[in-house]
Amino acid sequence: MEEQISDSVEELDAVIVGAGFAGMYQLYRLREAGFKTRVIEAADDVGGTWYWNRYPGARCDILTVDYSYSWDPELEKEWTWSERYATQPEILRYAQHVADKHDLRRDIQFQTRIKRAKWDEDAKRWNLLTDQGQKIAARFYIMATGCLSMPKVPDVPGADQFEGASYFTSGWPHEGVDFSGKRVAVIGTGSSGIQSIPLIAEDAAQLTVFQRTPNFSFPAHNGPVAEARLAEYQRDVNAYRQAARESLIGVPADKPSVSALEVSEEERAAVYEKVWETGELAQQIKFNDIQLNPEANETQRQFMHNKVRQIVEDPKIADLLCPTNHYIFTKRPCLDTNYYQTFNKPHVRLVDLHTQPIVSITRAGIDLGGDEPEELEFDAIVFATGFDAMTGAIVSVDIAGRDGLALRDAWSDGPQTYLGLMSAGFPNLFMITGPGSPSVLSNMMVSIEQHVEFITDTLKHLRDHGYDSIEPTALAQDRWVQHGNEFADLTLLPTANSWYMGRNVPGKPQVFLPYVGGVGRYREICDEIVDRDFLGFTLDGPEGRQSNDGVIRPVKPDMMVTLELIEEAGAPPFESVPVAEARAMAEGMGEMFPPGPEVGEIVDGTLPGADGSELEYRLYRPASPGPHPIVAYFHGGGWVLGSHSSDDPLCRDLCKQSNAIFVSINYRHAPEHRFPAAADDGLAAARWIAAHAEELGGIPGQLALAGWSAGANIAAVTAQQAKLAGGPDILGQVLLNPSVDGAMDTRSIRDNAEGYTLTTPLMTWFWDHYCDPSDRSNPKASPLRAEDLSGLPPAMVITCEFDPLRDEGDAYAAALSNAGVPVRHLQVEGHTHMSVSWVDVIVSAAFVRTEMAEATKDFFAPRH
Ligand code: N01
Repeated sequence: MEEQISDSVEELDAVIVGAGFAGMYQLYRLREAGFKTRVIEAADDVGGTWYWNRYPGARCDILTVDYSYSWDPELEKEWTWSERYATQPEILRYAQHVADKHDLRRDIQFQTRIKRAKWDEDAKRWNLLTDQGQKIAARFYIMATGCLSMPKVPDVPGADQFEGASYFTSGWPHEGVDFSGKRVAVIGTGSSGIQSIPLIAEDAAQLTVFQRTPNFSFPAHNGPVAEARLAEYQRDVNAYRQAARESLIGVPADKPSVSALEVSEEERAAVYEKVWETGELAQQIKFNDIQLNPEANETQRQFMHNKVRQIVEDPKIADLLCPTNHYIFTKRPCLDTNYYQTFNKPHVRLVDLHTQPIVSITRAGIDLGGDEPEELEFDAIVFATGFDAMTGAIVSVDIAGRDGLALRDAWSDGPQTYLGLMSAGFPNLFMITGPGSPSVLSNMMVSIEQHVEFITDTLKHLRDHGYDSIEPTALAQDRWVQHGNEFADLTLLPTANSWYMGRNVPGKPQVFLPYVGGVGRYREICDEIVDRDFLGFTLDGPEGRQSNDGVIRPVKPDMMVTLELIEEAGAPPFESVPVAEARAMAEGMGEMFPPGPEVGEIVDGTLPGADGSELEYRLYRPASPGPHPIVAYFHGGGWVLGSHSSDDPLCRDLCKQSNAIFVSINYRHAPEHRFPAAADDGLAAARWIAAHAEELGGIPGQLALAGWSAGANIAAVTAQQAKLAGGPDILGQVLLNPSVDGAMDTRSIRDNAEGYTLTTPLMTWFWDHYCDPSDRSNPKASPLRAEDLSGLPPAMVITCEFDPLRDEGDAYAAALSNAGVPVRHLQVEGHTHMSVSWVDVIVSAAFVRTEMAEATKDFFAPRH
C-alpha cells in the first residue's frame, strides 16, 4: 500500500537478489572490493534452492566434491562431504557454514522481495522498491535468482479444490511430512519426482505416480566418495578446479572423440555398461555424436531401455518407464536411488497420463479420463511439476529499463541477452547464470563462480576508469542470441519438450535457453571480450563514453568447433613441408571427411590435356535417367594440391542436387607444371567434354563450368578463354570462393588470412609455385584483370565472410555484373574458405550448395 512506502531512499553501490550460492559469493566478492552491497532474500536464511527444495531424497546430481565452492582454499580443506551426492540438509549446512565463516548474513536482508526495479537514466541508478515498502537506490542490480527457483503454476484443473494435503517439491515444509499410512499421489517424474518417489513409497500405504513423460535415469550408486576420485582431486586441487573450468560441463572429463557408430555393438555396450556403473551424469557421454546424431543417440537410448526392462518386473510398466518421445540427454537426465525398483512394490502404481489423462483434481482425489476412467482418492498430492526455468524468476520482478522498457516486454519472444549476463536497454543489470550462458547445462558452481568474478571485475573496471554504467550493444546481443540458437540447433537438444526449451510452461516462448557451447569455451569468450576492451559493450560515465561495438565469435558454431579441432590436431602447415608431403597430407585429411551422398554412378577416365598428355577425370552421374547436362568441375588446392577425386563429397552433392553430370578434372599441377598449364588444361578439358558430351551421357550443347578456390580460378579463366577462342559454348559458371587476383592486397586477406586455414604464407606458397610475379597480372592467372568481361556466361559467385579471398570474389562478381553478365552473388555470413566444401561436416553451409545447384539448373533451363 502506498502509505507503507518509506520516504527515505537508501543508497547502495549494489543490490543482489538471492542468497543462494550465487548471491553469497557475489556478496563476498563485492564487499571485498569495497562496494557497499546488500543481498535481498525472500527466505529467512541462506541456501537458495537448497533452502526451498527439502523434499525427501533431495540431493545434488553432480558429485559434491565438484559441486562446491573453489574460491576459499580453507573451505576446501575444512569441509568434508559425507557422501558422493550430499543430501539437501548437508548442502544447506555447507551454505550456512560459509555464511557464518564469512559473516555474510550481516549484509543480507531476509524475508524481503524486490517488487519493482526502475532504471533512472539521469542518476545512472536502479530505483528499487521492496515488498516491505523500502526504497533503495543502487548503481548495480544483480539478479542471483537461480535458474530453477520459480515453481511452475500447476496446470492441472481443479488443483485448488483438493481437500487433502498438497505439497510442492519446490517448497517442502521445513518440519517434513509423515506419509505413513497415507494414500499419496505424486504428479511429475522429473528429477524431483524421481528422487522423492522411492522414499515416499517407503512410508506411504499406497503410492500412485502420475507420469506424463518418462525420463532417463541413472543409478547414483551413492556412498562414500570413490578413493580414486578423491585422490585425483586432492593430488592438486588447483589443477583439478582449473580442469573443471576449462571443461565442457564444469566437471573434469575426457572429451569424447569417437562416434558411437564407429565401434562395434559389443564395444558400445561395454562403454554404456561402464558409465552406467559410474553413477555420474558427467561421465555418461562417451561418444562425440550422442547429442548430434539420432542414430548414435538411439544406441544409448536402447541400452537404457534394456536396463529398465531388466529392473522392472512387469513388462507393461517397464515399457511405460522407457522414454521414447525424446532422445537421451535432450532433457536433463536424472540420478536415482531405487527409482525403477520402486515400481516392483505392490503398493506402488504407475498411471500413464497418455492413456488415462487427468480430467480434474477433485475434493477427494484425482479423476482420470481416457479409455478407462477412474476416480481415485488420496490423502495427499505431491506436485513435482517443475519450474518456469531460467527466465521465470527474472521476469517475475517488475523491471523497467531505459525509457521505461519493461524486461517482460523486451523478452516477450524469448530472453534477449549478451552472454546471459546482461540485456540491452537495461544498464547495470546483471544476471548470474542467466539465459544464454552455460548455466543449467553445467556444474552450477563453476558457472556461478565465473559469472561472479566477471561481474566483480567489470564493476571494478568501471570504477577505476570513471564509468558509471555498462550495457551491451544491440548488435552484440542479437548476434549472441543468434550464435546460441545456431549452436543449439546443431544438436538434438531443441527437439525435446523440455524446460530447456520453455516447453513445460504453457504460452512460454520456445527458445533454447542455456548456451550449449560449454563452460570452457564460454569462459574463453568472456575473457576475450574483456581483453578486446569490452567488445559489444557500451561503457558510459562523466568522463566519457566507450562503445566498442562488435560481434564475438561470428564464425558459425560448427565451423568454429571444426577449426578448434584442426588447431588441436596440430598438423604442420602445408607450406612448411615438401610438396609431395603436403599432397599426401591433403589426401589423408580428405579421407577423414564424410564421403558425401550417393550418386547414380561414378566413372573414372582420361581426356587429353592442352599439351596432349592424359588427364584423369572423375565423372559423377545422377541417379535419374539421362542424358544430363554436364558441368566441367575444377578442384581446389592452390594449383598444387588435390586431384580429380579430392573434392569428391562436394561433387557428389552438387551432382545429386543439380541433377547434372559433374566431370572433375585432374588438370596439371604446379610446381611441376607452372602457369599457364592448369589454365590451358581447363580450356582443353572443356572442349573435349563439349565434343564428347553424348558418349559421356550428356546433352550436347549443355555445358557449364564450376570450381572452388584455385579451381574456380581455372573455371573463370576457362570461361574467358572460351569466349576469346569462340567456343566451346559455356552456359554458366559457378565460382565458389574464387581466387581471381594474384595481387593479394585486400582487406579480407588482411583480416582473415590467419586462423581460418587459408593463410597468407599458404596463399603465397601456392602463387609462387603456380606462376612468376610478372605473370600474375595476366588475366589467365588473375581473371579479375581481364579488360573486357562482357559476353561471358552467366555466373554464380559465392564468397564467404571469413575467407581471405572474399574481397576479390566480391570484386569479380561486381565486375561481371558491371559488364552486363547476369550474376547471382551469394555472400555467405559466418563462413570460411573451407565451409561449403566440407559436406556433412559444416551443416550450416549446406544451403550454399543447394543454391549452387539451383543456379546450375537455371543455367541449363533458364526460368526467364
Ligand atoms: O521438474 P521437471 P523437476 N500434468 O520439469 C511433469 C533440477 N533438479 O523439479 O515431462 C502432468 O524436470 C512433467 O512432465 P513432462 C534439474 O535440473 C535437480 O523434477 O512435462 N505432469 C515432468 O515429469 C531438473 O531437471 C535435482 O511431460 C506434469 C515433471 O512434472 C530440474 O531441476 C533435483 C504437469 C516436472 O519435471 C527440474 O526438475 C531436482 C502436468 N500438468 C531438480 N506439469 C538434482 O538432483 C508438469 N508435469 C540436483
